[in-house]
Amino acid sequence: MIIALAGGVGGARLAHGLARALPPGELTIAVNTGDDFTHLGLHISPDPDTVLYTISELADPERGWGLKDETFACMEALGRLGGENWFALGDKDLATHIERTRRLATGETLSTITADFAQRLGIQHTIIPMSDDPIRTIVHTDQGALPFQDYFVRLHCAPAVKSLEFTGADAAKPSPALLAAMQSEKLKGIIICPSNPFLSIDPILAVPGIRSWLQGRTVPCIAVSPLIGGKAVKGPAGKIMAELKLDTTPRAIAQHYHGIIDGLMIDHADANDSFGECLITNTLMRDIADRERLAREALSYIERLR
Ligand code: FO1
Repeated sequence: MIIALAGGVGGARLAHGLARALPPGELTIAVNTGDDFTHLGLHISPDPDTVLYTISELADPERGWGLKDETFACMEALGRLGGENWFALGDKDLATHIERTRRLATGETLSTITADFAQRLGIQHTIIPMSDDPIRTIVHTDQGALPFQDYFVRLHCAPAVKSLEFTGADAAKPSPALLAAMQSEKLKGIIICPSNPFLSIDPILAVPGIRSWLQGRTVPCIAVSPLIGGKAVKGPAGKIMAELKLDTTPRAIAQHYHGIIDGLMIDHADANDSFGECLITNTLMRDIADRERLAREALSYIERLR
């Protein structure tokens, strides 16, 4: 059994590859919920939904988030009424948020709802939030403290990042299925997907018990660098690293994960910056075959490190 830590589009793509490479039931994907927020009265869980839609092959291939063949008639109508439409909730995607919000109001946890959605979408692996407790990413910027989606979507990541805060993390617990996977005797390794280390993985590591478990791990943990040729494939990882005065190199990623990973998979384009325990390969995932190939390479790397 493998645990994958994921968030965002790059993370979801490798998680999809792992879901294809591993037999049913042998993968637990713990997903970042620091990006969650309440919008238009609905509970939105962008990263869990991106993982659900990507693995069920329902995601929009260009955007990476939301559903393919989507329409935005509700957002257009909302805009005509002067409502908030800066966060594009597609007509079909709205069903996910409506049903999640309804079930949360009846007292169900985000974990059971997410795992159930996964099953209903035909996914034969466990997809769960990192925690059922509310953790919200606050981005401290040159324009002040911003809730995550204000920074990411409304302001298009333009403000310069000074630091990140994960409110609620101190009082949070890992979700029950994640805790069970962490303690499972069947656990063979942990894979940190090529997600943004600061925005997507750090919130997971901020949940008490997760970082210390990784530090004391008895099975290998590897990460896949989200950088190719010193740039993020998608999203603001490179921009944020520069703003935090870090080099945009695999070495800086490895330094960030110091003490919790045994190896880093990096792209050929970054080979001149390779060091210590690195696996140089092709990390760009252009299609489903690439996702599965990279996933199989990550699983072999884990086997080699065991
Ligand atoms: N990202 C955008 O850049 N613009 C959007 O309007 C937007 C809407 C949206 C709706 C549902 C959903 O699940 C995700 C959505 N995302 C949107 C993506 C999302 O905000 C980010 O990708 C993640 O939070 C960062 O990983």
